Amino acid sequence: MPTNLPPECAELEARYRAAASPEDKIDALEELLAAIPKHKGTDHLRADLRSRLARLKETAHSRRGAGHATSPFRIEREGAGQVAVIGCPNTGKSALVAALTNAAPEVAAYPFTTRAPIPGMMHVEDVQVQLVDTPPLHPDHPEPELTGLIRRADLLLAVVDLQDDPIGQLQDAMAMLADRRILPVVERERHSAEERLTFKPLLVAVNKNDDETSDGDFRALCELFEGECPLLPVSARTGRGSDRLRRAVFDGLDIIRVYSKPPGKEPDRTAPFPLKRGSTVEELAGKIHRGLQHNLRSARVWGKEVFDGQPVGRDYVLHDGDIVELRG
Ligand SMILES: Nc1nc2c(ncn2[C@@H]2O[C@H](COP(=O)(O)OP(=O)(O)OP(=O)(O)O)[C@@H](O)[C@H]2O)c(=O)[nH]1
Ligand SMILES: [Mg+2]
Repeated sequence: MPTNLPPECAELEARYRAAASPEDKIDALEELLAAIPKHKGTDHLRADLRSRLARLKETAHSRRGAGHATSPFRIEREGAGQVAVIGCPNTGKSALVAALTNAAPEVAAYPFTTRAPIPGMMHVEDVQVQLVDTPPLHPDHPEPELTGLIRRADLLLAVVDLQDDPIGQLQDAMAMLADRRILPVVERERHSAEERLTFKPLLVAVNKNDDETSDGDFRALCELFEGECPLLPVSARTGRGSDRLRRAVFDGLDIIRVYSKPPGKEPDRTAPFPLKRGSTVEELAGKIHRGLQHNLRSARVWGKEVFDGQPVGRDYVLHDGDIVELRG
């Protein structure tokens, strides 16, 4: 490893080397790749790590085919991003996932109903986002597997119950995350890289705001609340606030949508490729087909800051709404 990398890279590399299963190695490599700054000096290293990652994914895939058990806490990412729906018991996490997605997790009036995570797909704008219902956070059950799931998610959606001390619930949930060395991304500036923390974007859904009668409670909560994350009033039961929540999740994922166009044809406007903001032409090619990433010969873009059909290189950073023609 080059020596001029951020300090957390050494720690992530050590975790990668120590990992026993391909799945754990994949997690560590993905985090390592995300931590390495993108510039000419790291091109080689990143390419090497990416091909190692691809080989590991193939190994993990064939192991699964051969009947190796994988943990229910390892949920394959689908769609534009993976959102972990987390929080204290009985706040309505499962009810919210059931209301917003095609999944049907069990909802019940007693705590600790959910024992294993359940994913579902939520439609927003013209993409699908994966919401993952999770078992409740509890101080007596640190659940390393739940911690792993939360670390791997792209965005955290913490759910609190407006009718049951929401500020206390949020403080408890944040304290339990902090015990697991996971903090909201807004706190990044206050910490140094040596602290080996994981930072995640966070939204808070204030659930059970069923009708106008509880709007006053929500306003009072906002006045008392001293945190920095957005509070979103919702009701899993009546659907109030769900459009705003969907939109906030979409914005929180910080993605762009790019439309691919086969040479000489019109782009498919109904099926965008969702990519992390800052993604390049090369990363789009990898999403379409791994072979295309290697064999990419040329690319042209219709969109912002270019003339129509402008030829661009592999490193060109794409914008939301761009149309891209790739030739392999
Ligand atoms: N009034 C009202 N009740 C709700 C709402 N959402 C969930 N509930 C009720 O709250 C209770 C708990 O809901 P769940 O979805 O099982 O809560 P959970 O957070 O998944 O609970 P655990 O899996 O135990 O952590 C159930 O009785 C739900 O019917 C809501 O928007 N309004
Ligand atoms: Mg539940």
